[in-house]
Amino acid sequence: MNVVLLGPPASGKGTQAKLLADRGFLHLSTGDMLRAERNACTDLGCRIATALDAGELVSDELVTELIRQRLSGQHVNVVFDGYPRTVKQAASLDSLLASFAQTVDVAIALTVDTHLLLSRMTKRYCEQGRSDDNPDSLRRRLQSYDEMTSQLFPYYRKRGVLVEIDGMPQVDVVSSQIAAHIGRYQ
Ligand code: B4P
Repeated sequence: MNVVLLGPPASGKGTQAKLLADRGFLHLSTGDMLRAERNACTDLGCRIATALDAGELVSDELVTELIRQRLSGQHVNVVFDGYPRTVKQAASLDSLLASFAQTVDVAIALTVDTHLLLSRMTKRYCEQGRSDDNPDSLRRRLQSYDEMTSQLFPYYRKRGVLVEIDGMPQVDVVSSQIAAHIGRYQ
């Protein structure tokens, strides 16, 4: 099955996707892929570093190509973490999956209040020094979520696959909620 994890920055997409990976899901995180390119100082990494550190979205074409390179019809369970982030990316994912006669089975949206997002990102900035967790980037990341990514709610709701889950409780509470929903589709 194909699971899309939606949610604002620091809502816990990566945290929950890793737990699904422990249960056998292929974990595809565009954020991790982009950071790996930047850290390896590849040509691509240099091109995307500015956008990444400023908290801006990188191009739809580029992230879709990263996903396309890693996706094959042989995967049974896949969790898409941080992709799609725009309606254009969602349409591209639909086309990619259709080429394997597959579809998005469930889109899980993690909802978290803004003040809690800010406190999680500030904590991560202090603990890990992630360059895009600085205050200016945070503002842009939250803004692009409101302007672009939130449009995916009606997109997936219309298809009857959107599930909203409270992302504010402890990690294990959130993961149990996700497991319960996914269990209904397996
Ligand atoms: P991402 O890597 O997706 O980063 P994120 O949105 O900050 O993280 P996430 O929601 O996964 O939070 P996490 O679990 O780590 O994107 C980074 C950047 O890459 C974007 O800004 C953009 O520039 C670019 N990008 C990525 N995908 C793109 C795309 N498709 N198109 C264009 N650009 C793209 O959790 C955060 C913190 O909270 C952690 O420290 C964690 O320990 C803590 N936490 C999580 N759940 C918790 C809980 N329940 N309780 C307490 N703490 C919790």
